[in-house]
Amino acid sequence: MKFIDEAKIQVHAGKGGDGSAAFRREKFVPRGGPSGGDGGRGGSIWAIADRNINTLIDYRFARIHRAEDGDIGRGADKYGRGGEDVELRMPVGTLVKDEDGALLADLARDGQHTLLAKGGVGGLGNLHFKSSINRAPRQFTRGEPGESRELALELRVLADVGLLGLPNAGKSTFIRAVSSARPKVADYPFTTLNPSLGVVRIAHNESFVVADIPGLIEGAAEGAGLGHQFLRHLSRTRLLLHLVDIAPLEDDADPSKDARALANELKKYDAALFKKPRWLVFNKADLAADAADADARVQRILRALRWKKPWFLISAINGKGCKQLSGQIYEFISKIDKKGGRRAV
Ligand SMILES: Nc1nc2c(ncn2[C@@H]2O[C@H](COP(=O)(O)OP(=O)(O)OP(=O)(O)O)[C@@H](O)[C@H]2O)c(=O)[nH]1
Ligand SMILES: [Mg+2]
Repeated sequence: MKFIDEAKIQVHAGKGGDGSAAFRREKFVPRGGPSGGDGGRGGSIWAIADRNINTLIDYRFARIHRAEDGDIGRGADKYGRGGEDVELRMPVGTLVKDEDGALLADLARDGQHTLLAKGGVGGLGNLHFKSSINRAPRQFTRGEPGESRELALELRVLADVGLLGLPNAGKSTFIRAVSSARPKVADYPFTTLNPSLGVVRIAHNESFVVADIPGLIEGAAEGAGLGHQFLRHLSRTRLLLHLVDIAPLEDDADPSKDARALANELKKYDAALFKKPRWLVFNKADLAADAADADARVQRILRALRWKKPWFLISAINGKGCKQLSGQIYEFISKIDKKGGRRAV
């Protein structure tokens, strides 16, 4: 999945209905006055941010969207019916730009409405043109055309949660365990070269997006490894998961030292990112001799880091602990939402 999802669409609002030039024709009323009603307004086209929609893919297939025209006015004072509006549901985070690239709307919040193309105003019926000197006006006006425009939709796919960790910590394996995303996994460093996303579904209408980024190593700020430019993809997340391999292969590996170094790289990149909520996720529990050994390894790292914040022990390769972790993540970000934060999906 790309980080930028795009689509080009055309929106055509409905034309307003023409006004009517009619006269009253009733028994015993020899010269009925004007009775032509107004035309109805044309339907407008709206964009609505919907957190249940994750991509713009539907808009790459259905490109042209039209709203209904307003009905014409009729005799006997009848006004034309307005055309139905069209609502285009788009993912939260969609940017709507015009042909020249100017930003028309940033659909940042679930439920946010934006007018994309306004329906034409209905024409006036001859009712409106009656005056003391003209009691039988034949004038009416035509409905106005609806707005038409070409729009570019752009979605910066927003991740709620970002994965951090040394190469080989098991970030991609974790995303495979909790989502249907299938990033490459291999036992050499820097397997992941490009960020990718996974949607984690907890239940119907309950999901969040996780970003898998390339591994980070000490000195990334100075360009070591793949550098740290990928951290920009985490700037709008609400939670960072810092994956730590509790059973690294190298004899001289020190997980707590590595974890501290990684936190340092975060700080060097951006103090705001460093301050984001970050949970430690100890991975590869299955490689410990037994549960007690796994626990001892975890406690050693926690003590060395003086870590007081949440931590989890999982085994991404067999999914152990992953479901429970996903549930806690969802609960955590839902709480932020209730305080007025934004959701990626
Ligand atoms: N035994 C065991 N192996 C794991 C576990 N999670 C990941 N691995 C293995 O660790 C290696 C690295 O896994 P990846 O998921 O590619 O690691 P990554 O953090 O995405 O690595 P980069 O993309 O290089 O940064 C692979 O050989 C995985 O099979 C686990 O829970 N247990
Ligand atoms: Mg990877």
